[in-house]
Amino acid sequence: MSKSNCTLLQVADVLRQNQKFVVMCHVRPDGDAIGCSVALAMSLREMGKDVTVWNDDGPGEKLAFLPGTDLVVKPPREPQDFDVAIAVDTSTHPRLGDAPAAVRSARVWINLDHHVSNTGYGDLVYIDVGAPATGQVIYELIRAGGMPFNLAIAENLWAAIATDTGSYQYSNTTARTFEIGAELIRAGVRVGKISEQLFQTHPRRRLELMRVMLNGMKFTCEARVASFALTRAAFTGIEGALPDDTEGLIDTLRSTEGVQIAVFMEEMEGGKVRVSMRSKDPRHDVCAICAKFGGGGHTLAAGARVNGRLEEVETNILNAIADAIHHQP
Ligand SMILES: [Mn+2]
Repeated sequence: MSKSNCTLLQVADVLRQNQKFVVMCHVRPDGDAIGCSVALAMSLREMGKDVTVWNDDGPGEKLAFLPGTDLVVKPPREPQDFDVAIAVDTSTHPRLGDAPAAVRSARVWINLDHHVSNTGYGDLVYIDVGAPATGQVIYELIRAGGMPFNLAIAENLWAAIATDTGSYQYSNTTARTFEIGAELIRAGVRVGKISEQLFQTHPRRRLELMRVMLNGMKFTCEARVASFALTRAAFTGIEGALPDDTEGLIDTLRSTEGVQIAVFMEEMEGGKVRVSMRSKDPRHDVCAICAKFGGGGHTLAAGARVNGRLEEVETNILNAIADAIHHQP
């Protein structure tokens, strides 16, 4: 399935023919978003291009170990001129945060992604919904376009692909994903070392958050749904807790035997609730459920930001999930 209006070769031609680039990705970036942004920026820099990488939230403490993440800076107040602006791993334009407003001009906007919910914004759009990670799309772009490739780029692409496939474990992982993984290892990626940094090291405060979640989790719909709603008070009660620390906690809910849908809700500042949803069964399309609340994502992993009080949003979300589960044939 393709939502693209161009080929990767056409994208590579535009990259070759221009000089000044800005790369951007979604707010609260994950390993795929940062890995892609940095890998693409490093390859372009190797080609002698001027490349800027913008993100409202930066790479975060967790991904800062990746080479080149110091390239990722907040968009400036004063807009700048570019030849080409590139969005990676971002399904909707507003998810790019403040970055687009800091682009005064760009002749071409390129949208590279793998989200089925991508709205197709931009001039050159390449969306491979069969790719488990945008990292896979960037790898194919670099190879198809004969662009520079080295160990630092490979490490960023490994982080990108490993993040979105749960270390090559999720059902979206394909034979091609493993072929690319093999190429990244041949380029020098040390799997044990990078996995340890990506997945097996957490600050203690994250385990404290996990404790709060395990104490407060709920099971509904005959225990087919596992959910947790994190209050602002519980979050700020954990010393030094950062927004990134809740990332991945949902996987523990999802791992419960018999659970088909897992939901993690967190109360944000300013009367919003951040909702993450995971499904273990393609018949339960969490992207469709999240879309009812203005969100999106993938069939098995989606999210939304919903206005309202936490308890109210929790009730509405759980009702929508119950509807989806009970109306499924
Ligand atoms: Mn992704």
